[in-house]
Amino acid sequence: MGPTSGANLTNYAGANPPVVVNLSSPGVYQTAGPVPGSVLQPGVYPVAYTAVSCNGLPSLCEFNVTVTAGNPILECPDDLIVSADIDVCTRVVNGLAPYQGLGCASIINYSFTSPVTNTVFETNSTTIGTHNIPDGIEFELGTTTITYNMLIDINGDGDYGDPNENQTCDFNIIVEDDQLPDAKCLDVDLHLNNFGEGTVFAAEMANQIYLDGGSLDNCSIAELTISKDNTTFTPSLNFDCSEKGQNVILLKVIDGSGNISYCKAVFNVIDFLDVFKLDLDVPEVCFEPFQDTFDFSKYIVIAKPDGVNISHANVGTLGP
Ligand SMILES: [Ca+2]
Ligand SMILES: [Ca+2]
Repeated sequence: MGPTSGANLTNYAGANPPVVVNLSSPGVYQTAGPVPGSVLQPGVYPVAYTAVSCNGLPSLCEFNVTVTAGNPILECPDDLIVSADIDVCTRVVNGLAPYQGLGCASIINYSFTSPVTNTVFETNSTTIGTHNIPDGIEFELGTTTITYNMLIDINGDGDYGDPNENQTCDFNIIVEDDQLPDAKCLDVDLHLNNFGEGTVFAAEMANQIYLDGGSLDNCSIAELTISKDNTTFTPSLNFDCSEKGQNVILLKVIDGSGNISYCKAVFNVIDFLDVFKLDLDVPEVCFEPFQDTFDFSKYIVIAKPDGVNISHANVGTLGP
């Protein structure tokens, strides 16, 4: 005949709710529990029907309706290997939802620690139907292990302590640096010392001649080396008088992931004395009879590159 006032219509999801009737004539009545057509959360719902015969004697039938979410399984995505985004050392990744486990009755949380800055990301939702997915996050270079946790009250007893009600799985996002470094070279001069020797360095070094002009990488630069022959690369190179003039030196830049770039530096090796000016200002001299030598040293003027004159007697103090 229909539901009586003891039945529960609050979860009825259809267009035309059943009409509540009074148990007043022979027939079958639903006297307790959610009516057919209800959408129910997981749980146990006692249902009762009462049959009234034509003699007016009721007969009661009771049973439980148990709603479960099935046998939900949490299944993580497969491991993912991606390149860092252009000019940065991170990668924004989307599409990381679990393959299985998203349902109206489940709660999904995630946690992970970023591999470079050790930042902890985690969610702790407790609202049924909430699914936290780490989409749109900048994942750092290296391997990030993401752990998903799924809570679901399968037997509807109000806790998550029963078998399969608290599941975890994890998967990895591996961000790689595939972008080459940007090698930048300086064109510089090297003044040999008064022993005819000089050293040039690959990387910037205080009070030294170096060739790196501010090379860049999206992640990190691991190594700077230089070479005269394009074969043997070292952090520094020595030069001597035999290499005076223009040299082309190759600078090799290696980033933290082993990507390599090169640039060429045009490099002048300058003799120690090239930067000094020598002037001989000799007065008119008359040799004595039988004299065959004359000391001109007191008439020589040596100017250092900074314009300071050096007397002959102090020549030995020049140089480093
Ligand atoms: Ca439970
Ligand atoms: Ca790189």
